[in-house]
Amino acid sequence: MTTGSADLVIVANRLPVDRVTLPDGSLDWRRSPGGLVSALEPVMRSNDGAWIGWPGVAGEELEPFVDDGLSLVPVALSETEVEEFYEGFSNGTLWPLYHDVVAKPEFHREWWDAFVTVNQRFADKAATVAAKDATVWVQDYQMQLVPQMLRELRPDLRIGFYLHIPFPPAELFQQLPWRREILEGLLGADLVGFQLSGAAQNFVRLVRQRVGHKTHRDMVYLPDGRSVRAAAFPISIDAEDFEKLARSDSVNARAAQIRTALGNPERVLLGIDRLDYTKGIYSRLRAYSELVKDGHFDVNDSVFVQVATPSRERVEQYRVLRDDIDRLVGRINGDLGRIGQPVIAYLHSSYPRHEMAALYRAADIMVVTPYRDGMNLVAKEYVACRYDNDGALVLSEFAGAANELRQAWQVNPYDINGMKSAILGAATSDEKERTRRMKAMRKTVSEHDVASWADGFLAELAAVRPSHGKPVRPVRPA
Ligand code: GDG
Repeated sequence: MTTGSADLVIVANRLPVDRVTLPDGSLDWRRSPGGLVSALEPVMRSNDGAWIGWPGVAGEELEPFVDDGLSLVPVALSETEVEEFYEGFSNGTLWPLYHDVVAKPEFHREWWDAFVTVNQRFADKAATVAAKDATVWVQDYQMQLVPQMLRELRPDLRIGFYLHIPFPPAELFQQLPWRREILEGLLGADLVGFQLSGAAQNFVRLVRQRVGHKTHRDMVYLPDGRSVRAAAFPISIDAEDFEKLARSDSVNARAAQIRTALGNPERVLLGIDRLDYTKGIYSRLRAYSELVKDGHFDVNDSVFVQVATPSRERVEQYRVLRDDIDRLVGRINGDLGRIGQPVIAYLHSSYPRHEMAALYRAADIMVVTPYRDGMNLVAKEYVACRYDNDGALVLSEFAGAANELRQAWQVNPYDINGMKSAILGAATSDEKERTRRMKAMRKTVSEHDVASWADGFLAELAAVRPSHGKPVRPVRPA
């Protein structure tokens, strides 16, 4: 097989760019916002990296191109594959199954067939792009078969896999008709990374039970002599960059403008989520509305701003959720709001990073209450923006971030009364208490940023497979 020239290859469902139409009608690419891109960009640049992914438009066959110094390799998906591989198996089967079956996963054999076909296409592409002995880092649940498929084509490669979402307990994973194939797909990697150590343990236990391989602690020993390590690498954000943005005059001016537009309330509560049923938006808004109804908050001096970024709008469960939230917000504001004073200021839209930072700056209480979340970067972004050491974070125990952000007001998102008490506790806390908590959380977020996440994973990958592959140069040399 002919090899390519990239020493580091990222394989992800999406390319890190979005297609945009310029005012003159021509097409161009814009870097998509997000921590993963900013985390991997420096390491890609210092390692002749290439990024393989779908450009986000069905049916387009594009040649590899360079965008702002990054080498991008598009993989085409047909309209049917977008429906069956992406909306179907990835987001209709795996996403709910891996998030505690918060919604019912659907199992369709034609979705699975499309998943296999598309994963094989990504593996084939990676095999032609990677240089001899290169490192390939495969990202997330849409790509779980790629490690094994790639290993068969290119045994010389050092392969890592990282799962951004939770890995479910055995009792749930076992529902999947293709459970063994997924486990074997992941075992093609030398290192399988998870957000939390509990997820890594779930994986190793399932491998032992379902595939029958020998395991010891975080290691799996394969019959061919190869070994695979499963471990936790909690993802993070570019904290320094967020703080810099938050400190800028323009962000602070915009934050003041937002508060004025809200009627200068005494208290602004904030939720920012992709509009997803895992994020617990419905129960959170109910909890807050009950606090207003019970007289703990007054619409004259408090408002809850909920930003719900449009997401997966062609998937039925997401359309139903949107309608449910629309109805709930309408009912709450109809019952409890006043002219010019809604209980909930609801925004179904996505915003530039600058506006996100201004919202974080404007919020006294950030409410993050997913039923289950791999990490939740919004919680960490809020903390990074609070350089004044003020502001309160209410955080679900079931977000990966709860493991690190121990000083948040932690809640069980299924317990509405518990959420009410936590929101009230945060709202009535004194400044000293908020500062104590925020300082501790800020230390955690700034010490464990996304560069240390990427360097930590790649260094461990090199250690697991020392005799093969060129070393990857770290973002921040030790
Ligand atoms: C998955 C896992 C894990 C949101 N709206 C806008 C916007 N965002 C940005 C946020 C944040 C990111 O999107 C969302 O990240 P989360 O971690 O909160 O959630 P998921 O999208 O579900 O991410 C999750 C993550 O992967 C990383 O491993 O933490 O558990 O589910 O960065 O700021 N950004 C902009 N405009 C918006 O309207 N610019």
